[in-house]
Amino acid sequence: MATNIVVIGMGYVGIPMAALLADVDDFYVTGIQRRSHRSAWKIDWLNNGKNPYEGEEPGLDELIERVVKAGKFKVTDNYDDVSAADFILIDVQTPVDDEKVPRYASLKEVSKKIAKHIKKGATVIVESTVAPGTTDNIVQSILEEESGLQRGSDFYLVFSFERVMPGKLIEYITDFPRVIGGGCEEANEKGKFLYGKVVKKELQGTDTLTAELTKCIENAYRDVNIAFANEMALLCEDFNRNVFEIITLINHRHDRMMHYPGSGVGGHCLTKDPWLLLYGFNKYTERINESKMKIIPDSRKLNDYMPYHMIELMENVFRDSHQLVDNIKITLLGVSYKANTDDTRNTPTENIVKILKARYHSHNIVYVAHDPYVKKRDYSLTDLTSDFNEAVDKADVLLFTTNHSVYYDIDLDDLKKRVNTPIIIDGRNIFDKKTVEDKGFTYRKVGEGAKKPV
Ligand code: SAJ
Repeated sequence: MATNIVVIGMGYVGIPMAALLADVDDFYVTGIQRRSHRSAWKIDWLNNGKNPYEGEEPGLDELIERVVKAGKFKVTDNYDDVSAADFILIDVQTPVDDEKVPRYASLKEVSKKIAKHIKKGATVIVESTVAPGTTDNIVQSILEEESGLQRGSDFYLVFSFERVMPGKLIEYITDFPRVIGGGCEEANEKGKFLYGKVVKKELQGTDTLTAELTKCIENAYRDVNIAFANEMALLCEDFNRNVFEIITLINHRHDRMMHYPGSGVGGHCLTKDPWLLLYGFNKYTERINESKMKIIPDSRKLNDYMPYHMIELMENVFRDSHQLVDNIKITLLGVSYKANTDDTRNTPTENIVKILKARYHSHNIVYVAHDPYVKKRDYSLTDLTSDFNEAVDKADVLLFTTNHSVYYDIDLDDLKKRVNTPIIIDGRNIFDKKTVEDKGFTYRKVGEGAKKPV
């Protein structure tokens, strides 16, 4: 018998999940995407069997083409297909605002629309990351109030988070265990039926709040670990040593895995989930341990400070050579928040540019960004080019902000000839200090002291 599935939100999570489900025998998937001026093109691309994302995304192009051609996957902006859906997956964005409060406008709107159409026996699965407590307190309430149906008897509600990462969208869905947080045994069985068709690893059933907490704590753990690496980078710079050498020495012990420092922490998960955790804690608990919640906000602040540190490193070079940050060309190498993707969400590069522009707004500075993958529609703060030579020609300082693979093969002799002033600020441990300095560059790296070690 056919299983009808609706996936709401055609983003980095919704698209690969929808396409994988549509590839299952007897599964028919409708993707729903709001037709805004920024996203309308995506609907048409997908319906033409094309992957809307640039960057290396193994398997996704062929998968989308196959399921669209087979008539198993289509995308629309209306909710009619919800009425026949056995499963409804919510994959809308849940960003946090400047006050670190989640913006649930889309989640609430989508929940209302689902409630208007949902049939008895259907299972709603929240895949969007939410603050702990949100599925029970917000989504369930809206679904029940607006539909008149009861969770657990008339419909099922599950929180099951994604762990996708740009560059590995398919692999991270199929090859990672899946936590399924339904409100009851039946809901978890429904979830296991669906995910069991695409996930090759264990399906771990638990309650809804535990699943929500697992998602937020997993990413807060990574963010705190990166903050520790960033703090050790700052410390090693002052010790005039190289933190990357030290991390290698530590990680040589097989049971240690220290993270890496850098020009900042971007993306959609680590910049947001720790705040969601604290928001849920403040909203849905008695908060008897409130004063103990220090590591998470402090880590976020330190990670957000790293773009400022990139600029400090640059300013130190100018100060040491008695030059003004004026009448210069600054080139940013890498716009996406991580290597070899086109994803610009919360990229540290944007923060670096914003800080520079605010600090030097009356100075005569030309900014150019280079990225092999990012498209102009996703980045507008400065000029953007995918032509490396054009980006670096006559530059006075090169800020390496993303560790795209292409940067590891740069011909330093050629680069030296092209630039106006040979200064490299390395935010991603791309270069070896001695090699670059031997080629005549002034070099500063996040995590390595500037002086020659004695
Ligand atoms: N970063 C560092 N140092 C590190 C690792 C990362 O500075 O040692 C920076 C990256 O440059 C980037 C940011 O952190 O700007 C985030 O990097 P990430 O590798 O964590 O990438 P994400 O944000 O795509 O994280 C995903 C997460 N996925 C989801 O939550 C959906 C996360 O759960 C995974 O742990 C992570 O990928 C992973 O381990 O691959």
